[in-house]
Amino acid sequence: MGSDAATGTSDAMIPFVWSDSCLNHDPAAEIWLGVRTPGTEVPDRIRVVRDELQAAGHKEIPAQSHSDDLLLRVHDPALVNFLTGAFQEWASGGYDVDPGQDRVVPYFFPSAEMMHGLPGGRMRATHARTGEFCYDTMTLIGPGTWLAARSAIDVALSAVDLVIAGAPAAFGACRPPGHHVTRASYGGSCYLNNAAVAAEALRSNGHAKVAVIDIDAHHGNGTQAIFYERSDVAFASVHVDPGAGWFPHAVGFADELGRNAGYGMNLNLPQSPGAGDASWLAAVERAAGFVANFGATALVLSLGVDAAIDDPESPLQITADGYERAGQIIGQLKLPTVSVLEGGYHLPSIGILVSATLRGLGG
Ligand code: SP5
Ligand code: ZN
Repeated sequence: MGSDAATGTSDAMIPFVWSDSCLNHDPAAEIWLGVRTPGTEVPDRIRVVRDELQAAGHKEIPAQSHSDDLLLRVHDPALVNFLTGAFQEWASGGYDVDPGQDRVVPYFFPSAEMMHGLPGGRMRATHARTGEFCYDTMTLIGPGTWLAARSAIDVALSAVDLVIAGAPAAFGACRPPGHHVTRASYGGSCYLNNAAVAAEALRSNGHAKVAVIDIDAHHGNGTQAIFYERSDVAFASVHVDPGAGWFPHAVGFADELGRNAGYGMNLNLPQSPGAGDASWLAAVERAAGFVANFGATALVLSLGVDAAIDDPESPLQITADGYERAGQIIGQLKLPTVSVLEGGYHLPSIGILVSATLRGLGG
């Protein structure tokens, strides 16, 4: 314990895990209401976060590669297999020439109602198969997407390793983000659920009860779904109210409490568009109280910073002080904590916001 006077760093400075491979994903575009618009989840996001954390004196740790064991405890092998080969399959299909689409994107969505209980998994056309797994048109796959998404899992698992080895907290500069991915479906600019795999890793390292707090501006519908019926992982999310018209639209309401053994272990705290620090921090306090009451011995923080006042993707109005205070509230739980990056799209401020949160979290 102690501090390093030469560098200005100290044990209170949370280390962060980095992989260059997370830069390889270039979504290129989002298909928004049928229109090809520029991608928002760009590689520069983690470059600016890294620059800010380095400038603040956080130690950078390179990601180590991990086996698929924990990944496959969270995700259906069919999803993992699809993502592994999707780009090659699309490229082989010649879709870049006809009709001129160089990214994997769905057009056909076999809803549960359409399938009326008939078996899935039978679509053969490459252009149809994507809709078996992807639930929106905003989450394109390019040549480097699989490498980046799988590397983000290694980043998250390496952050878990640091905490298991005794660090009070660690941050994974994961990209692409993950909290919108369920066991077998992806969307919301996410492909694999980094936070859920981190929670599963903490479980497998002897933590009987693990909690996930998600403060991304959008509801973490994937993480909720993965743990919805489980009594060993609790989920609490503070996000913009889907009932006010915001992504993920169909999920994230306050009456979603968990099911069967997981009943009572899911807490959604939707915020009205325009909500600022006071309301949002009161919800973060409630989430922290819920986690303490649950009796978690380890925590995953889904750290999206897109609730910020300047962020183009959400109407929440959180300040950098608000993020630091949220970090303090969550840090006061005194739990071993693995934070992973989720959303945050305003390049001039996201580094500052992540740094502020980690400063609060580190105490
Ligand atoms: C990880 C994360 O924060 N995912 C959130 C994705 C939400 N995307 C919803 C898109 C809503 C419309 N945005 C218009 C942008 C047009 N390019
Ligand atoms: Zn978000």
